[in-house]
Amino acid sequence: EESMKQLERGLQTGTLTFHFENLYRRKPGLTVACACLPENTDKNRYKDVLPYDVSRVVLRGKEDYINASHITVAPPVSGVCLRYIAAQGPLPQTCTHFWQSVWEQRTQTIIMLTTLTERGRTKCHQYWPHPPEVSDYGYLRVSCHSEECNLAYVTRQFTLTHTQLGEERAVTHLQYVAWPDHGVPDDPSDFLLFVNSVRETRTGDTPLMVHCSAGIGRTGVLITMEMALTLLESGRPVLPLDIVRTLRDQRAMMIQTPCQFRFVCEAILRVYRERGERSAAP
Ligand code: PTR
Ligand code: PTR
Repeated sequence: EESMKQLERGLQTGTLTFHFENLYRRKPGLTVACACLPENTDKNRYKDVLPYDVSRVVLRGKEDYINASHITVAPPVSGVCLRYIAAQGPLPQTCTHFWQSVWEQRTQTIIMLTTLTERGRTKCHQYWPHPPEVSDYGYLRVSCHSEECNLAYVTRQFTLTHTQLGEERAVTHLQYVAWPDHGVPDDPSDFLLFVNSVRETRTGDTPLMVHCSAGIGRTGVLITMEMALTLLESGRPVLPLDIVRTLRDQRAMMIQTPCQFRFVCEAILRVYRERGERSAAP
């Protein structure tokens, strides 16, 4: 595959990270007016990480703001689902909005890439009940009925009940716990196992909800990886720089550091080589 040769060369010569560092962090000309409205400022975890107006997730009702962005590939690639929502880690005052967006966007899988605290600082509010408890977030009732710990990640099963409609839906929660912000996962093999379970859990044509603390660094890495593997599997070229540009056109600053970008490029290459070895085996 030509794009994989290009990727390999770009990594060796360093041109790939050079181009990454020269990529714009924010798409010129896009506004973040809604995020800056006085009634919304305390709904942002970081005042420098705000969703663009054009791609923000709009909640139904009068209070329509949440710090979350739609990420889609246009034009759509037929036969595969490349729809994501990138969000910040919920704050105590935004948990209800978070669950509302899960319901309204028909999300079936939530990917969490942070722990609740890191180095003594709060990174995300615990927005779900401990099993077997049940909590209400506005009109949505969330129950957590199983929690299974792996070495690097935790899998939880939630049931969401819309108490006004009496409708129920199942949501799977996958939390990766070995990945500090501004960094890369502790172990690339664990990370690849995690991405595989994300891909297995993901069903249907609904957007994958991904969040970390700010919803840009680690979230950007995971979405890039998921998108790359989906493209690879469907035999399409994988151009990581183009993917990052596509992401940043919809949420600013996706993938934070050259190190994170390198990490994801190396992981893509590794998966590509392993696939090659498997198909070459007798
Ligand atoms: N905010 C700076 C950046 O964008 O890189 C640097 C920074 C890095 C700030 C780490 C704070 C950091 O630590 P913590 O996540 O614990 O607040
Ligand atoms: N101003 C914050 C800082 O740099 O510390 C914003 C920030 C925090 C940005 C965390 C990115 C962060 O990482 P992630 O998106 O992976 O949670």
